[in-house]
Amino acid sequence: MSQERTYIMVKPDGVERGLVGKIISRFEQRGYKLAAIRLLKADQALLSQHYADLAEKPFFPRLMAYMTSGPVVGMVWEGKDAVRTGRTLLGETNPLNSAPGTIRGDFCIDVGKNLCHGSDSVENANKEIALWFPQGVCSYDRPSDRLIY
Ligand code: RTP
Repeated sequence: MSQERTYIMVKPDGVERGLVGKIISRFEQRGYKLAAIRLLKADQALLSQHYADLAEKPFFPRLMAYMTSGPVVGMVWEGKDAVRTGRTLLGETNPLNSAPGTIRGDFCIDVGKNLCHGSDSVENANKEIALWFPQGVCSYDRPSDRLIY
């Protein structure tokens, strides 16, 4: 069974709109296993590391203001093809390009308020998990996996 892990984050708009439970449900319903979760107000230093590759983008200051506007919920989800399928569950970065049935396709409209983040590669997932969960994540057996795999 694959133990691939991905970092998924509900952004401040998702927390404020009360969509955390719905977003968690999408991953639970699909069969993914929760390996870590925390609610926190992320500071500039943490977000600058997370979004280091976007530092030169014109929208970076707006992104920082958005991401520090309230708490986020960081999560690690585990299971087969978690990184790629996690991005599929979220939808496209621009919600207007997101199909109905995806999280962004069902719950948002604007790229500047796109509700959630998902790692875009296994390498980046491992970096993001280490960044947001320096204390490590939880490993445990889930007997119901026999109904999923
Ligand atoms: P994320 O990291 O949040 O999952 O997003 P992503 O990989 O799909 O997209 P990326 O290009 O890395 O952008 C990161 C976040 O920056 C905001 N953004 N704003 N034109 C804009 O105003 C713009 N473009 C991107 C979004 O919040 C995007 O998710």
